Order: sequence, then structure tokens, then C-alpha cells
Amino acid sequence: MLDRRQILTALGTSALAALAPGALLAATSIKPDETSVLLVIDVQNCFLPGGSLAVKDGEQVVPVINKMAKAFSNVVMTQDWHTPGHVSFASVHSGKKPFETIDLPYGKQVLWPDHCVQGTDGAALSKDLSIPQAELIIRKGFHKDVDSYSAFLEADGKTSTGLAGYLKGRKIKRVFVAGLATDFCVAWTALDARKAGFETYVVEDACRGIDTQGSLAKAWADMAKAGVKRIQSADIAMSA
Ligand code: VGL
Ligand code: ZN
Repeated sequence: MLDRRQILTALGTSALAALAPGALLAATSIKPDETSVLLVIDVQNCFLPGGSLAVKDGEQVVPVINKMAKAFSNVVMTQDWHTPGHVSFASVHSGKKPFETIDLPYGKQVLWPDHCVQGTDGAALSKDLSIPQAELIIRKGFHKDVDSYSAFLEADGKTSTGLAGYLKGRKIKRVFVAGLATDFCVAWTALDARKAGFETYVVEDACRGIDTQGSLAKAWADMAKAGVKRIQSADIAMSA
């Protein structure tokens, strides 16, 4: 009979590491630190049930985000914040309907129902969010002729929101993205976070997507290619 030491030798050290429960935990549990930030994207009434651009099951992200946020000392939220008559609204393009696309000077634009108009109740953050430590709210999409899905760069690909500079100034290295919608503002934010040099995670169960014309599958493929890490909220360590 082999004794314990002989079995371990036969398995080799890498197999041993994989078998050790502590090592398994260390491999799957991510502990946010002072260099980490949680970005809570667009958890606004317009994207929630009853809203003008309601994301299916969007309300389900709120308790997940509230719980996860307790593991972060740095939390930044975003608000989609459009002018009345914003260029992304189908209503300002004659003959166009929501979810159709048009070509704008900066590229292809999906057209949306009117949503998140500055100062309206639809643009307000969900009253069910409970993240008192949130340190900054970035508003985006406030230039009438340019959309901004990303929290970092407007859709022209060059106008900065200032978020990368803020995070770098605060010595942030790791960005965790959650909220609405997976395939638009979450994905564009995560892709730009990578471009800006941050280690980037998207917390899948803390997001919900719109999924128009294959957008959700494309978003995950683009994020994987860019090195965005796809995780679940259970992968985040909730205590020391
Ligand atoms: C969003 C479509 C239009 C989002 C914002 O938050 O994902 N989607 N505006
Ligand atoms: Zn919008």
C-alpha cells in the first residue's frame, strides 16, 4: 500500500496545490483592496421596470450590487444624462423607430426610446441602491450630438469624461463593473477600462443586458478578446 507521502509524491506538487482547499479558495476568491473600485453603471429608473428603456430583470441587480459594494471602499456610480432631443433618441430622427440604427459622424448609433433626460425622475438613480460610501457620480451622454455608453470616453472615441484621470489620481489599478446594461454601457465601460490600462472585471450576475441584434453575445466576445475578466459576485471575498 502507498502511504500518504508516496501518494503526494506521485501526484506531484501542482496536483497537490489543486487539491489543497486553501489553494482552491485563493484561486477563486478576489479581495478588493484600496487600489480597487466598483463602478455601478446606470442603475436608473428608466432602465428598471416601468422605465422607458427597461432592461429585462434589471431590478435583480440591485440587491446583488448592494451586497457586493460592502466589499469596496471605493465605489463610483454613473448616470446616463441626456439632453431633451438627444441624438440617440429615435424620436428626433424622422421615420426611425427605437432599436433601428443610423450612421452618425462618429459611427453607427443604435436609436433608443427617449430615456434618462437630465433632471427627470427617469434619470434618477434607483432609490433601492444602498451604497452610502459611493464617492463620485459620473454623468455621461450630456452632449446633445454625441452618445456615451462608456463611463470613460464618449462615443466619438476621444472626448474623455475625466474618469480615467480621476481613478489614476486615486491610484486605482483594478476596476469591477456592474449594472445596466451588460451589452452597452457595462461592456463599453469595461473595454475602455482595459484600454486605459486597468485590470478589469465584469461581475456577470450584477448586470443585465438589453440584447438587440446579437449585442449581448458580441459584447461578451469583445470583452473576452480585450482581456476583461468575467466573474460572479460570489467570487468576491466579502470579509477579511
Ligand atoms: C444604455 C442604451 C442607451 C445603457 C444607455 O446604460 O446601457 N443603453 N443608453
Ligand atoms: Zn442613453
